[in-house]
Amino acid sequence: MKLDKSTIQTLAAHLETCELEARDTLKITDEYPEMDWDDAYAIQDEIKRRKVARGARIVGLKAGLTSHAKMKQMGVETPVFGFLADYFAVPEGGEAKMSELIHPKVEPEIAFVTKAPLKGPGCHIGSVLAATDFVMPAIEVIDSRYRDFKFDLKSVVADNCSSSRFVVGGRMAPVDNLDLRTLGVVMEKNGQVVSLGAGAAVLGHPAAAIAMLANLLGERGEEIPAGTLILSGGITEAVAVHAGDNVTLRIQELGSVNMRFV
Ligand code: 0L1
Ligand code: MG
Repeated sequence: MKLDKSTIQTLAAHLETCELEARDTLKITDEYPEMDWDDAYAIQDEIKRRKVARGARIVGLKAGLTSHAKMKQMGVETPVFGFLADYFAVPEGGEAKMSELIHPKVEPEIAFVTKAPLKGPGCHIGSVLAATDFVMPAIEVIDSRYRDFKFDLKSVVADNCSSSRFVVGGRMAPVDNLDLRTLGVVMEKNGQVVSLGAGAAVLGHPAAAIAMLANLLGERGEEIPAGTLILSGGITEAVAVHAGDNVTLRIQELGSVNMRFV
């Protein structure tokens, strides 16, 4: 690690305040170019610690940059991960308030809920499917705290991978008879189709993103416990939303999920 504890605490407080006050900032590597990956995740961990200390509950995990298109766009080979806090959850058909957000974008995702722990190294698609209780359609709202989404990957990791809000559909589908690679995905904004894709856009198979997450956590001596909700990553590029927008995601065999921005 290149940053000392007090710098990590200061940067975590700064980024979390930007999130809570819905204001943007310049990427933190401008001031701390020496920051390394351990520093970036230590800042994210400190943001999580601050939330838990204030009474928030951590309700899940997210994998980010898991589509080849997005990884290529960002010039990276490894996905990243973040956490989901209780107040990020929007009820199905519910509203996200633009006054609490900076410049949100929506991503169509497949959410997994585990029924057994997953611990890397060595997790693969098979171990993930065996440990999956059910999957659901999910819309992730990303809202980078960095001005105009101008960042590098370490700054993004420190900022909890732009995590902001999410909604999951109410129908739980077991994975036994589903081929998650070939499920068609259609996202609509105000009744117009804005993105189309298939599950395979996420690392060839969305369960591969969960395996990669378990393996990354395993390197830190952590596991994905049973009963964890995990967003497996955007199937298409993120789409910007504004007040008044109504977003519906339909995933073949999994049903639909909807949310509005007010
Ligand atoms: O959910 C994700 O794919 C992570 C996004 C982080 C980068 C961004 O804000 O676009
Ligand atoms: Mg995402």
